[in-house]
Amino acid sequence: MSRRIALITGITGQDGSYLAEMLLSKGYAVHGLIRRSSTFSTTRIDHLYQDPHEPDARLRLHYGDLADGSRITTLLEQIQPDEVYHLAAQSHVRVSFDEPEFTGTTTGLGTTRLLEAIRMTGLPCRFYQASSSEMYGITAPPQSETTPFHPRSPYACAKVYAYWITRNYREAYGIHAVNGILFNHESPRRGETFVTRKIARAAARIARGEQQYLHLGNLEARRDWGYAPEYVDAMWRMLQTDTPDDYVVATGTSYSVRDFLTFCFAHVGLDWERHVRFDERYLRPSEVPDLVGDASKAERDLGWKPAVLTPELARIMTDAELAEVPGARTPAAAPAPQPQV
Ligand code: NAP
Ligand code: G4F
Repeated sequence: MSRRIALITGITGQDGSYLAEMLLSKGYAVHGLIRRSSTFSTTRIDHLYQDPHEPDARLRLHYGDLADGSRITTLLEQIQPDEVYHLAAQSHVRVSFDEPEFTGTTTGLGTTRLLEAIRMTGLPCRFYQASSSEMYGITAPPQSETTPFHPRSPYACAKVYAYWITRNYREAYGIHAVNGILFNHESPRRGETFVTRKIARAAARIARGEQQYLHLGNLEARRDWGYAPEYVDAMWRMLQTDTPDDYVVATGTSYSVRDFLTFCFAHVGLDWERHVRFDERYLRPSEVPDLVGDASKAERDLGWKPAVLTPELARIMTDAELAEVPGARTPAAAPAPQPQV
């Protein structure tokens, strides 16, 4: 059987890095879209580096941006992927209130640019859209594939648009396109400004005496936090089915930001209430109070089930932060992976 080819947008992000790892381990040739910046943004995939001059290198990176539809079309023509995992987005909810237009053009219209490139090239590839539990907003939990959306941020509005354009291209053009409606998933590779990483990092730093206080916003919000490496497996499973469909991926459990603080700080023997301070800058103009996913369809159709639940996730993330020796970041043994230009 010929080697399968995957294209991942957002390969430098949390999920993209775990997905690239998993697909390489399954024997895929993996192509990643990365945007050019004046500093390297590839720290999460540096360990996957393969010299692109080697003819059998299975990881290749290409410059491109979600705002640039013609580049995306050219790349699809060139790469001829069997599977496209569209993960790239302006993914921060709070930031989307500051940059609503940019969020719309990347997180929303970026999906159309990819789907339109697939339609125009006529490639028979399968397409995964990174949809989000944020789309449910203030709809009462538990949320499933049949729960109505009520988005509460420019980010969530953009994701609702992207969800529907994915379904539209499936219905209108028969493209094998699926929505994975993933609830929050975290890991030691989570961006540092998301609340779980912020808490785990602060707990370790405060325990080491490097920091005294942690400033946070709303502690009452409840989330269904799972473990990112398990969630990228669900993405892959969705693209292996014969009939494209949409799936919720979640643990089915709910914890508050307050609970996550308790797990991380207790793990390092501290009382969080002595260290956490309120900062209204971290509040959102409209909040999503309570997300809990019902992933029974994914379990039934895909055989997917989570193993790591939130308390263990908090321990994994805090231990990873404790293992980070400050100031001891060594340069990667291999050169940072960069596209060939
Ligand atoms: P992330 O860590 O923030 O990664 C986002 C990726 O998108 C990065 O590789 C980033 O590149 C890239 N990107 C952003 N703007 C771009 C642009 N204009 N052109 C090209 N690439 C661009 O996000 P994540 O947590 O891995 O999430 C992956 C996807 O799943 C996102 O679409 C997110 O909205 C969605 N999602 C995430 C969760 C979650 O809990 N993690 C839940 C539901 C859905 P740089 O490295 O250059 O910034
Ligand atoms: O960690 P968060 O920023 O994640 P949020 O808003 O739930 O979004 C994440 O999950 C979505 C899936 O539902 C993804 F689609 C999205 O891309 C992203 O990955 O905030 C979680 C909760 C919020 O209620 C927020 O108000 O934590 C609360 N929070 C309290 N203090 C804070 C803070 N969030 C952040 N980022 N920083 C704080 O200081």
